[in-house]
This record gives sequence, C-alpha cells and structure tokens, in this order.
Amino acid sequence: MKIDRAEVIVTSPDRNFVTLRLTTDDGLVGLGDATLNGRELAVVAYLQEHVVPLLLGSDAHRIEDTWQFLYRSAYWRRGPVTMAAIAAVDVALWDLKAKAAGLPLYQLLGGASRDKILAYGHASGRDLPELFDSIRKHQALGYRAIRVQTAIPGLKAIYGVAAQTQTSGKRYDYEPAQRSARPAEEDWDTRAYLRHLPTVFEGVRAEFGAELPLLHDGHHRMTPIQAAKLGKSLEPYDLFWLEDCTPAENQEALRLVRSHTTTPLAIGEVFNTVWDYQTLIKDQLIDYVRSAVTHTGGISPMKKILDYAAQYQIKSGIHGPTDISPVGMAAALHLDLAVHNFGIQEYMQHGEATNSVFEQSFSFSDGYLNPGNQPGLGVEINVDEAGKYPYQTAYLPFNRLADGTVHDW
Ligand code: CS2
Ligand code: MG
Repeated sequence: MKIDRAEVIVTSPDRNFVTLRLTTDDGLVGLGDATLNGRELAVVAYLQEHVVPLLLGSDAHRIEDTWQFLYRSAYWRRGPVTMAAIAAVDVALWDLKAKAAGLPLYQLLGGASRDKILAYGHASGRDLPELFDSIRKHQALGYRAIRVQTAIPGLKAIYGVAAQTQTSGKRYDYEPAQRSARPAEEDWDTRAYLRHLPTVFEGVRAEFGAELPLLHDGHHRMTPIQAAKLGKSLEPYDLFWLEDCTPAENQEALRLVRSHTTTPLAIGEVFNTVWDYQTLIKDQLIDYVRSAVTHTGGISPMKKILDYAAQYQIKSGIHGPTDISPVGMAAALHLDLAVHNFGIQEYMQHGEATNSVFEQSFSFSDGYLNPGNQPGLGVEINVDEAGKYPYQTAYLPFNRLADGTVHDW
C-alpha cells in the first residue's frame, strides 16, 4: 500500500483548519488534522515543503517507522509546528491501515474498553444568572459535565466567556481565535480573579447541587503560589479538575501547587511530546493528561503517553476545542474508547459550515460521545465544499496587565 498522493487542504468554514489527505496506489484515502490555532500556515509550509516530498512512494503500513523517520531525520525535534505536521501524517496512516483492515480504528488500538465516552462542554457567563443559563443550555444539549468560566468584575474580556467575544450570539460557547489582522488585547488581574472565582463556584454548587462534575480552566495565568491558593479555595466545591493553573513550561510549579491542595490538576494542551510530561507523571503531580492528538505527534505517541500515565493512575482528558478539527476529534475518540485509563473528553461542537466540509460518523448523545463503527477514523472531507471557504487570518488574543506588562493569555 504505497502513498501515491499527499494533499494539504486549508479551509475556513467557521474557522481555519488544515487537513492532510493521503491517497494510496489502491485508492484508499487517509486524513490527518494539522490545525495549529493562529499559526496554521506555518504547519502548511512544513508539510508541503518538507514532509510531503518524503511521503510519496513510501509504504503506508509502516506507521511507527514513518513516525521515527519524520521525528529523528528532522534533527530539529519537538515544538508545536513540527509535532502538528507529524501528527497529521501519523493519524492519516492509522486511518489508512484501519480502512485496509475494514475495521474502525479503535479495534486496532486494542478494541473498546467502554461503550461510551463521557464529554464535557463549555459554559460561561458575565454574571451568575447568565452562567446558570449557559449551564442549563449545556444540560439541555445532554452534557453531564460542565466547564465553568466566568467574567471578572473590572476586566473587559477574559478567556472562556462567550458573551465577551466576536462570535457572541453566533455560537453557544467560546471561540478563542478571532478573524483579524492583529491579536486582540485583553486585560488581566490575578488578584481580582482569585477573589471572585470561589464565589462563582459557591453559587453554582448552591444552584446545581454537589453531583454535577464541574471543571475550570486557569489558562496558564497564575504563579505557583497563586495557583496553590486557588486550588485550596476551590476545595469546598469539589472540582473535577483545575486545568493549566500555571504556565506549562515550568513542570516544577506543579510540585508547589500539589503540596497545598487536593483539587485535581489537569495540564498538557500546549505540550507536544512525552518529555513535557516526564516529571509531572513520574512524580504524580497531575491527575489528567490534556494533550490533543493533533498537537502531540499523533495517535502513536499519544497512546504511549497515556500508557505511561496509566502506571501512575493518571487519566486522559484529551483537548477538544473547536480548533481541533473533526478529524482530530475522531482520532481522540478512538483512543478514548480503547485506552483503559480514560478520564473525560472535552467536546466543543463545530459549526454548521464545518460539518458540511467534514462528514462525520461520530456521535454525541445523552452526554456521551462514540466514534462509530465505520472503517478507519469515520470522517471524510468534502473537498469541493472545503474549497468554498478560503483561509482567513485569525489570531488568539493576548493579555496586558494594568501596568502594560504582557501576561500569559
Ligand atoms: C482551551 C482552548 O479548550 C481549552 O481547554 O484551553 O480553548 C484553547 O484556548 C484553544 O485551544 C487555543 O487555541
Ligand atoms: Mg485549556
């Protein structure tokens, strides 16, 4: 099964997506997601200029060998652009192998370890009534676990609050990337956030009770001691997890946070390899692995990270915002169904235009996802439809503190 054709498809239905499409000499098609939010064209160039020429004529069955070749022969390893490019190849090859076998991909990953995949959705609000409304809307959509993000009094716009973005009113949840020539500037104040957030969770628990799994994304903004303080102040509200409480580069930061709080910790959506997790996993400093298949080099390395985490009772919490395309989401769902140490799956639903470009066989019902039983990943791209939506420049926002200092967004 030789790779005959390799195309990099860029489309922007509701937002930008980059998809690698491999076609073999016997006509099978495999897809891989290579979308890197706000830096999409860098991965397109890496694929088109440096990877595609190496794939043509190669044996599509040799997934591990191809992965090692692309990772080691590049000499310059790791990093979001490289690993998104390699991920697209890896996932497309797994799609091809499963199609050649006539099986849904999870069957090649050891088969199903469960019947359905618990998902969580993104509720947010500028105040408690708006937040309660958003939580009820998610429950009406079927979600059984809810991420809670809230506005902070005195701040213009912050991460995660749908009503404060460009897509407010168009989407029920928060789309971070905004179509514009430059990144939008937002403001931030950690002390105001630390004062306000516990009062929000107190209100949510009083309104929705003790059982509803609640998650929160700190989005990389706190110092270790601030994160420790927040983790502690949220303990009475029994969070499912507190995510990305500190900037991800400093693995040691979690040691301090861990020493002060029992609030479960999730991290990893900006990680690209197992090395980013090494200390965090072996020293039991996190409870959930948050990587996306698309940003961690693909299914092959992601399975290895989750197998490593399993030795420490650390579970999966795969990243699933809208900037992970339906192809990347499907790859995550096949892993979610197969691995034993599954925790939860993030699921932001894509828009209508996106769903017209990507034909999906995965399903979401009653709060649970399922990859379906089509051979392969179960997602196909409609190239004509994709061609209707040319790329549009879009950036993620950035933060400045009151004194003008750039801060983590
Ligand atoms: C977020 C993402 O879903 C999440 O947990 O952290 O929305 C993140 O902001 C985007 O993926 C950035 O592209
Ligand atoms: Mg996050």
